[in-house]
Amino acid sequence: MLDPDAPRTLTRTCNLCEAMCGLLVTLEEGRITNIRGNPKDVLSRGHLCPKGPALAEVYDDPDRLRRPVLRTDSGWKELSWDEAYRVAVERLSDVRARHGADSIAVYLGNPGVHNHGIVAWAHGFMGALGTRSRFDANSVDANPKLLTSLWMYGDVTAIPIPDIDRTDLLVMLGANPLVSNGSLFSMGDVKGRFQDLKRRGGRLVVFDPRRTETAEKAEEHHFIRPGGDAALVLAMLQVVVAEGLVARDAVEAMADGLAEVEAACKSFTPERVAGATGVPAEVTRRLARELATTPRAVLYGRVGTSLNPFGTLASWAIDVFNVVTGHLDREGGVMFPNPAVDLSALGKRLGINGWGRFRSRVRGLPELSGNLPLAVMSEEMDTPGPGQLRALVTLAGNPVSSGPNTERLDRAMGGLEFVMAVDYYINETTRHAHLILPPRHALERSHYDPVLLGLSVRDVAKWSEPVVPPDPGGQDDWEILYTLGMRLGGLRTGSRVADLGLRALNAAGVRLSADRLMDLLLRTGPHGLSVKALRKAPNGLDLGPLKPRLPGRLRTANRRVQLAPRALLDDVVRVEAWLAAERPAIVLIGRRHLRDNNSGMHNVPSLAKGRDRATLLMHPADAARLGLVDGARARVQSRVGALEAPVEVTDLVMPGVVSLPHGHGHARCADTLHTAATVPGPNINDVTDAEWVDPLSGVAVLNGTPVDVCVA
Ligand SMILES: Nc1nc2c(c(=O)[nH]1)N[C@H]1C(S)=C(S)[C@@H](COP(=O)(O)OP(=O)(O)OC[C@H]3O[C@@H](n4cnc5c(=O)[nH]c(N)nc54)[C@H](O)[C@@H]3O)O[C@H]1N2
Ligand SMILES: Nc1nc2c(c(=O)[nH]1)N[C@H]1C(S)=C(S)[C@@H](COP(=O)(O)OP(=O)(O)OC[C@H]3O[C@@H](n4cnc5c(=O)[nH]c(N)nc54)[C@H](O)[C@@H]3O)O[C@H]1N2
Ligand code: SF4
Ligand SMILES: [Mo]
Repeated sequence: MLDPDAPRTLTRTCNLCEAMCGLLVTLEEGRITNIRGNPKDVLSRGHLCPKGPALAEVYDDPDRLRRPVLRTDSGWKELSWDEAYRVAVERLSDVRARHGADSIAVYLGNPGVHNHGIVAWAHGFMGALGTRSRFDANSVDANPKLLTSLWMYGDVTAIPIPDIDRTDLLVMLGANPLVSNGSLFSMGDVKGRFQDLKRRGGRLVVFDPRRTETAEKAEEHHFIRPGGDAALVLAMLQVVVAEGLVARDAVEAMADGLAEVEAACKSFTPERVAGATGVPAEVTRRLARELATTPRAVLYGRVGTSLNPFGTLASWAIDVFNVVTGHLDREGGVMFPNPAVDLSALGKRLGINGWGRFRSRVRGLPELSGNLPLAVMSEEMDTPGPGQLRALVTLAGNPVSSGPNTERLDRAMGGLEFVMAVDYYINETTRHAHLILPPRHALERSHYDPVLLGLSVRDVAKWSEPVVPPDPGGQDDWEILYTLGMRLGGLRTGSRVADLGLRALNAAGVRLSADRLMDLLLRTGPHGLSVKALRKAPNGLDLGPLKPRLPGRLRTANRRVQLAPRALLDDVVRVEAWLAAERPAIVLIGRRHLRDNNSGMHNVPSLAKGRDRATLLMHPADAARLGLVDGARARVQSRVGALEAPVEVTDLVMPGVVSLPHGHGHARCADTLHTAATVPGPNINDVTDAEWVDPLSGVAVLNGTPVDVCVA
């Protein structure tokens, strides 16, 4: 048992972002007095960002709920856990009995992927509910990458990761890891790894409509018009094909479909796409050549290329480019990790390798991995008819902040019969809840990253014990999901035998905790580890650099990479149309700040302080044309909504592009988020458009929204 009073320093992995930094947490008399980077951590090597230390402030936050609350006419009323479970099961069962299980939506938010309790039992809980109206953060994030992996490698979890530690050329589209700390590219210590790249003579090149913090450190930065990535990479492919630079031996050894790719990119010369993308033809041509002729080189794209009208096409073109230039599964190229928990087996068990097995009722958009796009959630709520959504459960998510056209979702949620949140803040979304079940804080529980350690630049495994004693009157996320699942008819994991076993155990008073499940997954994983073994390695276990894994890692029928999925080839015509289309005068894109984490960390005083970050970046030429000056308030109007923000005139953004961070707009929650409400700033998603999605992946186009800007 932990002695709460003895002063001590513990190691811990930060659960907030994909960097998974190792922290050293000092406690004195049971209170956290210091959090700093752990220099011995096998992944992050001492690096951390201001959010790591802020974990303690969330733990201490008086606004953080510790007990379930029920909304009543006279305000929020605290309930015992027993009562809360009873209300939850009664209300969910009632909606299910009257409208069917699919009338209950579940949204699984981003922190869920950083929480092994939610990874462990969210699917079992949703199975117990019996609903297929499932939504997750990937449809405002990584869906294009997941779909590309499903179609090219046969497995949504087979995501090739840049081998940053051994590459000589990293060309990056639409990512800003110096601030985001990397996505689908877990590396810890981003700054250190970029410095190492330079030290060994390597180069970083960034394409971004904004000269970002990462771009400032790069050898080259090129502006690209939002949405231009698919056209740009098709043009790079065209150069490689036309100039005979295809790595034919490598392609023949591992992949099918080269001829179709050659045909598909043929008309996309760098000169033809230059006008629309804003990238000079000579830059495209030179970088295509350099990438193809540098033995250790990587093309990488992330959120800017995903939350994009051509999200899947761009992700696919990037992956195809890495294959045809011989950089897939090669040291210094992109490689598949071999994590301690077998992600592929886990994904298979959860049934996530599928696309289009069913479609959304109103707009007919395809599911991916069993989830519908968040972009259709509000229309599924406010469009009457059979199958209409009547209830919502959110698990670690704030869709009214993070999804497109939040105003409509806000309104639609108000019309639901029952809303329940597993969350510890009353925010834009959970204020609509009838019932909130708050889990214990991360520092009160153990921590393991079963998903993100499978997306890391080295194979490492790290286990963290609770830092502070768990609140005896609290419940962990896994317990909440487990209890609800059992009471709603039994957890459903996809295996009948397993489900019967779980029910029998539960009846005998034994529950398979998230820790025990992780132990099982570690023991059956490729490295034969266990929680016990990891407890002996407080700085993490280094399992070595990435190693070639083909063809073994592929899950396609013939164990070969599929370069030319039909749906993607058919989608290339949309890029043709985009090249010829008239372009809006101004489009809006997003950005991240080091002290933000989507919508979730603004109630922390140390992160909320400082100057207003939610400014509208605008190029001087646009400002002059629109009569806006630095510091003036601008009104930004889109097809669906409007917002106001102070203008920051700067040539860091390209002409015709304005930028605003997401995750702001907490003024609606002044009574429950006392610090966040003082952070000024509108919610960018009041103007993003839920009607606008990448049709293949259903990802919302949150970058590149056409807007009119004027003096407010
Ligand atoms: N315009 C625009 N919008 C975007 C983006 C963008 O770039 N531009 N980015 C998108 C991306 S990439 C993502 S991932 C989404 C994220 O959007 P969401 O998935 O909605 O995630 P958050 O905004 O982080 O909200 C997290 C919620 O989880 C709660 N929470 C935190 N930790 C825990 C926990 O341990 N357990 C439980 N039960 N709850 C917890 C918090 O209180 C909060 O309510 O936003 C997307 N929205
Ligand atoms: N500090 C902080 N860190 C975070 C988060 C956070 O909110 N704050 N969120 C976490 C999450 S959930 C995620 S998914 C990751 C995301 O991590 P990243 O993928 O690095 O995401 P961003 O920092 O949003 O960088 C996206 C970049 O794309 C650019 N861009 C916009 N449109 C386009 C386009 O059409 N083409 C190109 N080429 N570029 C474009 C934007 O200007 C921006 O610089 O960050 C994670 N880390
Ligand atoms: S970069 Fe910051 S938020 Fe991300 S894991 Fe490290 S300390 Fe946590
Ligand atoms: Mo994300």
